[in-house]
Amino acid sequence: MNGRKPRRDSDVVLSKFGQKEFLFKFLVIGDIGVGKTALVRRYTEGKFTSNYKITIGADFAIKTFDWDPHTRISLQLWDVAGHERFGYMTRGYYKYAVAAALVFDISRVSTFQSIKKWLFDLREKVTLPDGANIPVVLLANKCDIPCPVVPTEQIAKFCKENNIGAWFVTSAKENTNIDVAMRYLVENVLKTKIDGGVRDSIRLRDKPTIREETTTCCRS
Ligand SMILES: Nc1nc2c(ncn2[C@@H]2O[C@H](COP(=O)(O)OP(=O)(O)OP(=O)(O)O)[C@@H](O)[C@H]2O)c(=O)[nH]1
Ligand SMILES: [Mg+2]
Repeated sequence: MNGRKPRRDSDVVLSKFGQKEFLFKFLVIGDIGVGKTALVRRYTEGKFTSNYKITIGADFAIKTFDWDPHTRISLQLWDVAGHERFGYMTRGYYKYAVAAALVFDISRVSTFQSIKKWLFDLREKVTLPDGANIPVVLLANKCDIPCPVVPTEQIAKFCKENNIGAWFVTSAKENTNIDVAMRYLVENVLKTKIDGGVRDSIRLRDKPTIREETTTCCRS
């Protein structure tokens, strides 16, 4: 991943050439070895490796793309270590996050059982400024492995019971559904912005003299 320093302002609107730019901090969380780093790497760099290298603490990567002709999105993806020895650090990593992908390994049932713990930890530590939960998507990763051990009915039931808006089977190896899952989160984050305005955003301008713009809507 890149060596750039993370920006603390997780949600920035830039006005440049009439285009609005949002910087969103997304979390990628879940048990050890479920494929968080592989998903982030696949999404941001288009690469996959089967070598396992444990994440220490947290890492992050950025992907920038045009959402529509008027809106540019920079996603800062925080890849948080799954090892429990780093668990006490999550509050710091979660700060300013506006959405999260919860990941489990569809071939290891224990990682699905842990999702509840990750979800509760997240919801306890992160809320939107109005107290609402941040949008969450559940990723059943490694769907390229034959014979998944977690039945889809169970995943769907869990999401319904725990108010998780969507879930996807994904594969970092085969690049399955990662883009669509991220788009789901972006769409939901933008929706909260449209509903609530961008009152909590920090506005920057490319030149200090540019007049202030109305930023209540980000898609047209
Ligand atoms: N077959 C398959 N293997 C995968 C997939 N995603 C990740 N892996 C492999 O699973 C292992 C663990 O992946 P990581 O991305 O390092 O896991 P992690 O969740 O970041 O683990 P921690 O950093 O320890 O929390 C690696 O050997 C990956 O190559 C996938 O979609 N399919
Ligand atoms: Mg990792």
